Amino acid sequence: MRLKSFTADSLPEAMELVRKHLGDDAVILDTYTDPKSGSVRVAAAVDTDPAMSAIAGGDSGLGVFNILSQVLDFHRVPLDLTDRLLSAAAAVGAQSPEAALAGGLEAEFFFASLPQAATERPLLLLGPPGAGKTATAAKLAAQVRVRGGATTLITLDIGKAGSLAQISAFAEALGANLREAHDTDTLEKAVKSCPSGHFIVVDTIGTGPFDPHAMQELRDWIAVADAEGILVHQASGDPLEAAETAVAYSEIGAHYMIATKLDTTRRLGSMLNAAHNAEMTLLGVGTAPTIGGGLRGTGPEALAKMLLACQAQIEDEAESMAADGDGDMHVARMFATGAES
Ligand SMILES: Nc1nc2c(ncn2[C@@H]2O[C@H](COP(=O)(O)OP(=O)(O)O)[C@@H](O)[C@H]2O)c(=O)[nH]1
Ligand SMILES: [Mg+2]
Repeated sequence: MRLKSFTADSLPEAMELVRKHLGDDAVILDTYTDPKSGSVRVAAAVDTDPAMSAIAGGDSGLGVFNILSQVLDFHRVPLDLTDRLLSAAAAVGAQSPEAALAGGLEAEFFFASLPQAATERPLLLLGPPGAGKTATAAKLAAQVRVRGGATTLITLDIGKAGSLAQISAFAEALGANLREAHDTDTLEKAVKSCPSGHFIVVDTIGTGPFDPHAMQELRDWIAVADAEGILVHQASGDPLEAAETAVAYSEIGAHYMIATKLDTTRRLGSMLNAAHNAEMTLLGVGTAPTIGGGLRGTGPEALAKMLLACQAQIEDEAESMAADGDGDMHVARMFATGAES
């Protein structure tokens, strides 16, 4: 079963895309008209492998496909990634949206656990200004501290008013060592002089991802510290912009990502598109500004739950649109009855 969704300005145009890409045997599973833009999305499938009948194979299967399709649309997951996730979810053969989505996420993304103790290499946090790097450095150190580990925070962000005071306050509250560095030499010395067995986190100054000078500096810092680069990026924003940003950081050696401010973000397509395009491993998510408890690990199941949490809201929006007599009744019907259309 090959699943794909197609978007066009009108239903006939979308159907033409289906025919062109999947052929005349394609089965239409779902159609959706965006009430704001008026664009039409058609989900279609073609049976290339009869054994893979999972998601769209029966009534409950079609329901799962419809739900996932709506949920990914709500999160503004770009269409190419939506298609990949739906196909991967279909291949899992799960009958619940949560299990199917978790399976799709597991197939398409990389996940790793947050560190609980000293790591082999120091962690160096980088990303745009205000993304939450300093708060995340403190949160990571706190997770190790509560398990009895010794930690050292090294900051390269000492020029801006208040930035040294911010990290000093965190270090003091955590009982962590604090070192300052301002270039490659002082960073190398700071890392090398850390007591052995310490969990080391390097906090950096906010950089514009498209500033070649700043990016070269970051690349040098990662190299001299022999660090693991972790992109700290807010979860909200434009998915394409986030992907371009993440790719720029991955090119200088950041292979992990922590998405922040999920407590103030409803749509997670930006975070998904960033991690997927940059092939970054998702380490965790920031869920509060507080240092203790504001950082959570994430895996396919946890992420699937987070994504599916929007279902009640989709239902509310569909009901209010239906009550207004405005918008696509199909969405309202589907979620009000829980049945396939
Ligand atoms: N609500 C919320 N706020 C966060 C989160 N992470 C960081 N912040 C806040 O975002 C602001 C910028 O964080 P900061 O660590 O200074 O960003 P930096 O410039 O990247 O170092 C601060 O007010 C933080 O408390 C989060 O996960 N949720
Ligand atoms: Mg900072």
